[in-house]
Amino acid sequence: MHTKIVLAVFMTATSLITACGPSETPSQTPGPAATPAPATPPAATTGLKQIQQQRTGDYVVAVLNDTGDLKQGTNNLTLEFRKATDNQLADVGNVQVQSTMEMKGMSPMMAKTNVTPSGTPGRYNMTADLSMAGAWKTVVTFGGNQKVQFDLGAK
Ligand SMILES: [Cu+2]
Repeated sequence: MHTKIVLAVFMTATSLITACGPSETPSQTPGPAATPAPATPPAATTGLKQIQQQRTGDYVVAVLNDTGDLKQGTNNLTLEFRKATDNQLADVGNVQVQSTMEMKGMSPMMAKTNVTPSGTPGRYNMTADLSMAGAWKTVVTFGGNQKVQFDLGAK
């Protein structure tokens, strides 16, 4: 089941890459006027790339790491909680994470996860041991009983 989903996603991505390929070749652009646009500098000072973000209530919650992708196995991640009004990091107290993978005809698989404060208010260090490639439903509970759900894909 999971293998089929991963395969379908992979094939879609491959066909997209194939379809986009020729138009991205700069040597085929006629004329001297085409100046490549400067790359957008990363906004974050941490050098981390965002994997996904979700809004719940007054908060925007983001999952980040150094690559922007999740892999099968142990992932070192950063969780950030920002006030939606000013986009500033905000301490949310105790944070808990539960990652599960739905398994057909079986009870869900649970990932081993751990969350600790990073020392910067609103930023938390997280590890997730994702034992299979595929979709991991990840529920983050914070600030008492606020919840936000991420659907994270491990490759
Ligand atoms: Cu699984």
